[in-house]
Amino acid sequence: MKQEIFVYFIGTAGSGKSTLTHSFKEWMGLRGLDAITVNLDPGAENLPYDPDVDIRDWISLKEIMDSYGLGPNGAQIACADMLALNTSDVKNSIESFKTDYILVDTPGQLELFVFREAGKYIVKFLNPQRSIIAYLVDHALAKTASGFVSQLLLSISTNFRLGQPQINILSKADMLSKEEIEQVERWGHDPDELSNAISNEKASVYREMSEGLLQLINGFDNQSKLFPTGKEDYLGIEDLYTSIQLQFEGGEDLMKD
Ligand SMILES: Nc1nc2c(ncn2[C@@H]2O[C@H](COP(=O)(O)OP(=O)(O)O)[C@@H](O)[C@H]2O)c(=O)[nH]1
Ligand SMILES: [Mg+2]
Repeated sequence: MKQEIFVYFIGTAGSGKSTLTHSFKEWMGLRGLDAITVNLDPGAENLPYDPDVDIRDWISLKEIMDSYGLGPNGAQIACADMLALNTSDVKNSIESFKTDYILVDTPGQLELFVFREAGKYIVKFLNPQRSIIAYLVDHALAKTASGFVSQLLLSISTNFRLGQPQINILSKADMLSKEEIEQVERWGHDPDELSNAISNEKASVYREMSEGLLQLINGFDNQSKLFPTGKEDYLGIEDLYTSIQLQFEGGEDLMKD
């Protein structure tokens, strides 16, 4: 049996995690590839897919709000911490599928999964060797140079926290023009162009800070390369899949079996 791969979709609220989890699963299904979806968001209301494994079977945001008299934000935090208590159940449920790809949709707010201990614990507990983070940069937040840099810093922070291989994605790229996508791609591989764009945007008092941050970003290989994806026509999903395969199988394609 092949070894499974865990793909975690992580990004700021509304960046398109649930939608990409759905499109990726559909795309795999169309190619006869085996995958399951796992929802780790206890507060998810309208998921675009029907999860194979669903944390809401064990934790309910509504129940936590009612039982502890918490508002939505407090309950979200309590639920995020409680995720760790259900990891064995989640793992057993995932294992019962005996599948190749496990597509994990994470809570709406990135900080609930990335910055609290439970997220890190879950990734390690489920499979520390064969996990990859698909980090979604929302198209709307990457259109300006300073937005782009801020998103990359959040991505680096996620990488630092979770310590797993990571692929950065420019999500909802179907909402951007060809020129806008090319602009983001150029910022990703031409540090001088990014630096000039930042200087045009930020007041000169930020010059030193900008230089320091750009130096930091440029110090990470591949951190600034973004894969454009979008829900129309499975835009970019094949490239994303190939990149994940390369990470784990040295390029061997499951489709060739
Ligand atoms: N045009 C377009 N809209 C998208 C795409 N992905 C997500 N959306 C929309 O963005 C909103 C948030 O998406 P969702 O997947 O729920 O984000 P999440 O909070 O990160 O899980 C929804 O209204 C989606 O329909 C995409 O690739 N293209
Ligand atoms: Mg979601």
